[in-house]
Amino acid sequence: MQPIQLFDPASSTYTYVMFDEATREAVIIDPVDEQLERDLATLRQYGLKLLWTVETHAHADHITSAGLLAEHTGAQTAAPQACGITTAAMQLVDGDELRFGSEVLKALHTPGHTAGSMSFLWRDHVLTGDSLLVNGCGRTDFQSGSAEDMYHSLTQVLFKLADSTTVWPGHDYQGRTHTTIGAERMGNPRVAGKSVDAFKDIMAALNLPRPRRIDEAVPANLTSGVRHDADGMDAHTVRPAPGYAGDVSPALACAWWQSGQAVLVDVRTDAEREWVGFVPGAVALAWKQWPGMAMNPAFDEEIMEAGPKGKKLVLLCRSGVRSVAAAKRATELGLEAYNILEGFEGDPDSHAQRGKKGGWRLQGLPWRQG
Ligand SMILES: N[C@@H](CCC(=O)N[C@@H](CS)C(=O)NCC(=O)O)C(=O)O
Ligand SMILES: [Fe+2]
Repeated sequence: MQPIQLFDPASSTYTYVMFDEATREAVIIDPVDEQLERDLATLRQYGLKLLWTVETHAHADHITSAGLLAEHTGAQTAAPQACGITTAAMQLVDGDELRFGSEVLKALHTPGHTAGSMSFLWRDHVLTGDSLLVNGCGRTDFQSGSAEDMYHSLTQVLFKLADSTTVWPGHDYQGRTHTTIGAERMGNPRVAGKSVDAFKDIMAALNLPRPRRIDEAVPANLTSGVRHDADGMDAHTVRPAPGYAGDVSPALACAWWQSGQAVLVDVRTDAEREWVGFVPGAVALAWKQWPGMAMNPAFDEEIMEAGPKGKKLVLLCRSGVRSVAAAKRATELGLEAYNILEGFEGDPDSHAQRGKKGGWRLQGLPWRQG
């Protein structure tokens, strides 16, 4: 019996399903969010009950569907403890075993691609994630990668398995599907017969481009692919609010804005933008309101120009107070106005973080220092 191997062409990711023939209990390894429907169909086709979703690491090139699969199927999420995937129900350490029917999946800590990376042993198969690849190995130049750890994981953990063990990689960029421990131990061009120093030199010389989706994928994967704010709100849901169309996450606002459905208006003052940072391309329209003062007529005029009918208006400020006031006013003027939750400094733990040079930035939105 072999794992069922599924392929996501956009990221060249392999996803694996294994199951117990008698009970039909199953595990899935490294599921990809864009392939949710395919994976649910596979489970239905084989009549499986998914018990576990399992990550080999926090991926940099695609977003996991673990959280969504758990919601759809009632499965539990499992991930390597050292990956910091805080939402995973089971935090795996080396040697842990996941059971499905009478089958056992055993976790092997194989750091190198990331510090937490794991491989999983099932019968005479090993699913190696981005540790061992066919004729290669995962890169070690980002996240918490280490060529030295990779060398140790390959030579001292994976190559100690029986030569006949079938290796199922997390990716292949050339259409190869599997290999064996023996073939890799004897012929892997990066590591077979190489010293640790030679291996480190090879890894240092790879010069691979940064994964295209790394900035979006890693934070999403740290929460099993489902983004929540402090109140547990899904990042892709509108939260209804009195007096305007609702509150949205920066990620949702950005998605609407970039697809042309929404106009993004920054209601902070010029001085704040200078000081804290810009969102390039946002309409700058300061919301000025002093206690007891009536609405600012210039704002009315400009917001009507900025927010043409038929488009959503998403409003951004520093802490989320002025953007709510401005959203209410825009609603009175007949616009479909949303507030971006929290703003730049509202709740640093949920959406905002310090940019490299010290200003604040919002996850999901482009940003430039003032
Ligand atoms: N071009 C891909 C990047 C692929 C990539 O860097 N993959 C990682 C795994 S997450 C790797 O280790 N690749 C090894 C290799 O390309 O040799 C993207 O933009 O997503
Ligand atoms: Fe990876």
